[in-house]
Amino acid sequence: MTRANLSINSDRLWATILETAEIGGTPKGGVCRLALTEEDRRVRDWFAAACREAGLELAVDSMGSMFATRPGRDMTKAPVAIGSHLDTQPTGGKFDGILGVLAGLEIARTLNEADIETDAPLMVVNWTNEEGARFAPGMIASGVYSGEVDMAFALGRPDRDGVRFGDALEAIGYRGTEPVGERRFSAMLELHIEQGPILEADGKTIGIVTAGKGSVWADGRVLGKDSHAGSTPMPMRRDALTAFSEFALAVERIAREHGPDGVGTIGVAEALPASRNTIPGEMRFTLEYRHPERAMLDSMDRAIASAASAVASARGVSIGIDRIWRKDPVSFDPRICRAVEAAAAELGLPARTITSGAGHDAFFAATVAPTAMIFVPCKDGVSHNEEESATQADCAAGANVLLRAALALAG
Ligand code: HGY
Ligand code: MN
Ligand code: MN
Repeated sequence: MTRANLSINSDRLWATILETAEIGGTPKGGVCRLALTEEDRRVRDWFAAACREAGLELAVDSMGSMFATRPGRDMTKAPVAIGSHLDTQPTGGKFDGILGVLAGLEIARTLNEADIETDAPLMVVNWTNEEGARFAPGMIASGVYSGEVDMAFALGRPDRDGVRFGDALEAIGYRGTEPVGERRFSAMLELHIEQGPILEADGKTIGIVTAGKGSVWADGRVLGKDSHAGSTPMPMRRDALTAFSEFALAVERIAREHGPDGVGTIGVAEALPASRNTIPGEMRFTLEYRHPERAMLDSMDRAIASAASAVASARGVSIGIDRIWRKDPVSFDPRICRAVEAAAAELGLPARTITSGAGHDAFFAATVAPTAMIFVPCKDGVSHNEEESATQADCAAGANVLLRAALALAG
């Protein structure tokens, strides 16, 4: 195989996708591999064994991120990194995150078989806890790596049962010793399914991701007064749940008003004391909202804060919003985007530029290294859902664009 017609082994890549989907596989055909659980440990062990078998040298940093290096001719050069994440949502799919890691492994295997040595090393990366479903916020390990998230804050993050991130990382045996952030890249590429409807609707195979939406993640709390469901007259109530409901609809209205690219989501809400004949005195909820433009994200900030105080005073409750994380909108490196564009053109693949609605580790990597992303379509744009699906042909196309872009960057 010459460099000109070099391509990854599509069947082998697809086989690794199906094989790893069994780790945390759910009866409905999805995947549940929450960060730092037994399932995450098993997929990490699988990945570590595959890297060793491919002759990659594995290192783990103290946030548990895994770096598998394929040596290059000139080991003084900073590697070209190919990364994504192995953890999933609770009702996740077979592709979100792991596709980008498995494509990196497949590229190493392909170069080994073709006996091709790159000038700079290549490095396949698994970033810990990209999803943030168990330990919020997401993208926490790449955030610590880039210096934008404090390490002590990250290690102390609790899950719903109060288990701390650092202890869970220790428990699965992946609390590495390497300091976070010392390991630098000359470039970073992340292949990912789009998780939205644009490429499929536009008949494109490749998304050249030039930018990403900014996000705010927050924990919210409504405090009213729990009292008897039968004997408390309606005008006297300070019902935390109905106040929350009005606030939740205000968040939806505000996101629409900041459309078409503004989005707002409340993913978790629990009423306390959770008794059917006690008026809920407290609501705990999560809140996240996103926009590709910084000024509009700030405008959403303000609109949501004033909606909270309007509902609170109208209903005699308090609404607290504790912002735990903000990542400003990202624009990716034009040189790296051009490498992706050139690779897609070389392969004759229909491609277009696109902004990512979903967050990715590449957003943080971009702070400290020239970075870009490659998207491939997923069916109906559905993701964070057990029905998530993509075709073997599109996954292989994405991996081949990744291969050529990485080779162009690694020399
Ligand atoms: O939330 C996100 O955007 C990412 O998909 N975890
Ligand atoms: Mn992802
Ligand atoms: Mn995800």
